Amino acid sequence: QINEAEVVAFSVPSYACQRRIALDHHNTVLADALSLLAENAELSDEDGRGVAFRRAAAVLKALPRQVTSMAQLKGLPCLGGHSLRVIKDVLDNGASDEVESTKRSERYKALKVLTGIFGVGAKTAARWISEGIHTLQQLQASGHTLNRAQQAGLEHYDDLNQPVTKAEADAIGEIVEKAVVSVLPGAQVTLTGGFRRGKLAGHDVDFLITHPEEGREEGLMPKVVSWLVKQGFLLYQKTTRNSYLESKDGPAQPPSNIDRFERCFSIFKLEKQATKQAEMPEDSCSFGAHRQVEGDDTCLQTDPQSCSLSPIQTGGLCRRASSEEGQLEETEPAGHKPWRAVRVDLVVSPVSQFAFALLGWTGSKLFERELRRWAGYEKAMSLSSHALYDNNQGRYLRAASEEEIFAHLGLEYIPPSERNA
Ligand code: 8DG
Ligand code: MN
Ligand code: MN
Repeated sequence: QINEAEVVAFSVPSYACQRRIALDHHNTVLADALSLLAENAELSDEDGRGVAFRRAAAVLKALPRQVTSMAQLKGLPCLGGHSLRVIKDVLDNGASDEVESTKRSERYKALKVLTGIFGVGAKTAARWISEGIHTLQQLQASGHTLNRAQQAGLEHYDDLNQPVTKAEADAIGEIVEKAVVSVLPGAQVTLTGGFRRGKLAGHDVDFLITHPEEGREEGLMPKVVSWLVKQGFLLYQKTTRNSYLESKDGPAQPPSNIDRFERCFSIFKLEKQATKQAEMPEDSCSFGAHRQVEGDDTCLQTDPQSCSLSPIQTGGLCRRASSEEGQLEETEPAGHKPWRAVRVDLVVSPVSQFAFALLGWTGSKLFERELRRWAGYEKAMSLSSHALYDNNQGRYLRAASEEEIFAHLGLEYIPPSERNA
């Protein structure tokens, strides 16, 4: 019997970018429950609700011990009434009804299946669902015209919904490195995204490319891409300018009439022997769950029956289901091909912006969002993956390292492995 008056409440700073959140933490069950509701909100195009649940989950991830009573949560930031109800449900009953019924709902399952297609977002999926399309088969039968990304996404559906391992990320890294130094000697490649934060699996692999001499990186992306195409490494690619959030509240792009192709969404063709016997992380379902979830990306399926794809969609194969029966078989539906498709993001940055790009592309997404919120609300600064602008001083603040950016922001430095908010 706990005497509530004696319970010591936890204390956590308000912004996720003020906290150290490692991949492992003490409240996975609670954080997973809230993350699922966040994911469902995002899939339903309710980003505000999504962020609220992400923030609540990130508070639980930062706690020094497992939560055992509601009294411990008193005074914690970011825990709204809805999140507290979910937490109470899990503490009282071992699970939350809302989470469990969401997982089982046809709408959630269909949203997962359809947004599991690369190039399909929440809005498109919702439109299809309103037309009665819930499965890949129904989509194909519907005769909808798919864009190039979606066609590639459908074609490589199973591969792209299987988590990328660190070994595969490293194998891709070697290819990217070779491409980059072939077209521009001296250029440098850095692994970013979840793998830089220490994750062992991810939904894609993210790289940042620069050259130590300012300006030498100009025009690099198209050259890298065409080298990769010639060598047969790309199944799909779309090269664009980086316009992420800059339009909203970030500093204006430097005026330029030459189009700067800074980023490339791609699908790599990775030969399987190029990877040192990559293993599936034990506790994960290979389908669906990983695409939309960020942060620690714990698989949302807690039991094989709840894998969101029907046997028809997966070709009858949920890895988790087979591993629970004791053996993890080679269950690739298209298992005979000697390669697999892997999503890869490439970004090119001038060296003067490198620290900002590195910070901006390392994530997690919530950590990034919180950094920008902190900058704006607490410091009257605008942070982007290009620059930091001080509104009070009316000037850009330079930085050659992530440490300097944290210092400008008046924040304690948080290393990548502790940005897993
Ligand atoms: P995962 O792939 O392992 O699932 O997780 P992740 O590596 O953390 O997620 P991600 O979706 O690959 O995103 C990596 C980081 O890149 C994340 O912090 C957000 C950031 N990011 C985008 N899109 C864009 C963009 O268009 N511009 C910039 N500057 N950053 C972006 O995802
Ligand atoms: Mn990533
Ligand atoms: Mn990415």
